[in-house]
Amino acid sequence: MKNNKNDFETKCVHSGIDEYEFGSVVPPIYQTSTFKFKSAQHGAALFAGEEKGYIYTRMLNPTVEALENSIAELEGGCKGLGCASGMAAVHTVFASLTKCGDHVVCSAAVYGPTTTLLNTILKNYGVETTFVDTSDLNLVRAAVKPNTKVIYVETPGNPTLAVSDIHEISLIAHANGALMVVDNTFMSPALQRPLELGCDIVLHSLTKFLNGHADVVGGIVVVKDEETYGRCRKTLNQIGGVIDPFNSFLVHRGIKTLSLRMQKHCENAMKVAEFLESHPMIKSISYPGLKSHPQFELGLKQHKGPGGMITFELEGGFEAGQLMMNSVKLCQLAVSLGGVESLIQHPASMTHYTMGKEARLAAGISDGLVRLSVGIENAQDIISDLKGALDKVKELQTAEVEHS
Ligand code: LCS
Repeated sequence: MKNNKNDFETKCVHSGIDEYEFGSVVPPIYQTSTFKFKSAQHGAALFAGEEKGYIYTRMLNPTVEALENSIAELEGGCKGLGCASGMAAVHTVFASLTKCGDHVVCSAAVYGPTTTLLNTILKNYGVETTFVDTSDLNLVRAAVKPNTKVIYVETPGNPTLAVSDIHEISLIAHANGALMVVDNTFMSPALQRPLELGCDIVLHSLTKFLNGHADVVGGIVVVKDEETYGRCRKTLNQIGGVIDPFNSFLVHRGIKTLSLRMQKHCENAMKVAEFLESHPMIKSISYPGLKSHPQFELGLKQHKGPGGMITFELEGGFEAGQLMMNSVKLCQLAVSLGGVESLIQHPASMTHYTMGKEARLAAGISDGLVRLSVGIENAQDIISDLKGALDKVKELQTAEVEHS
């Protein structure tokens, strides 16, 4: 099975699964904070790293480890580190790879709190960041400095869906002695495997597609080698932002259907994007599966499918956006993404609010942008819901024109 290059579906079902007590087919939930030593000598040997075993759940837990092994295998990495949230994963990576005096190059369009983390906590520790549109390789090259330690890329970026060239950026990073980190949350390993394209560390908000059911907050870091793993594990043990056994169990369960879900997300999102693109109330739309997407060709090379996320700008700006969000019935007005249900939100006032207006606009996140996470419902039902809401926006605009 190891030699079958198309065995991703099989891996989703079986990865990280071991032989368990009583023949349990799924990983048992080891809901314990600590593990008994057989003797004083045994405890000492575990702490000294002379024997393998479990000591304390913040350090390692079998249910968490099963999840870490599963995602490491799906991403084609060496090892994984389960984190309490996506942001805990982002923090663990920067705290592991940078120190005072270092420099980071980061995509301009990333999840808002990642920008804020770099601009506040990391900045206070003496780490400087240059934000650039990483879909433009010349801008990436120009931003790199002798003290650049990390090039951090979200692709597709949240929420603009700009696609950056992972392989080319990994070459730029390595030529400058830096590591490349990719936030793969929007694609999941079912559609994109950045380590295979040359990057060094992949991270995810597990809260999204990997879990897929909007009932867990979690994160993961997957590294390509033991050396990076050691650095990140030490940091995570100290920071303490680990995922717990029950949430690990839930995410591991969600992963069994990852491949199926991602196929349906892509299929539905393509139909929804085509509908939106042809609708007169839509001023612009960004979906990597549409030929109109600026990096459509790169996407064909880099991912197996364009994903479930769409962003669009309505005619009528902010007011029209709010009216649309208040008019949808099936699509839920909520932040987050990647679950089985369709979610809609307004980045400028919600997920990217903390960035501040100037940085937000510079990253291409305009006031009227709407982000849609297309779920796995019937595609026609999603389209009918959006059509109903767009009709209301149109009515408002027609009334305004008549009034003026
Ligand atoms: N990375 C990306 C690309 C994300 O979209 C998010 C969360 C995170 C990291 C952080 O993960 P968390 O700590 O929430 O597990 N994105 C969200 C969003 O767009 N809406 O709400 C959360």
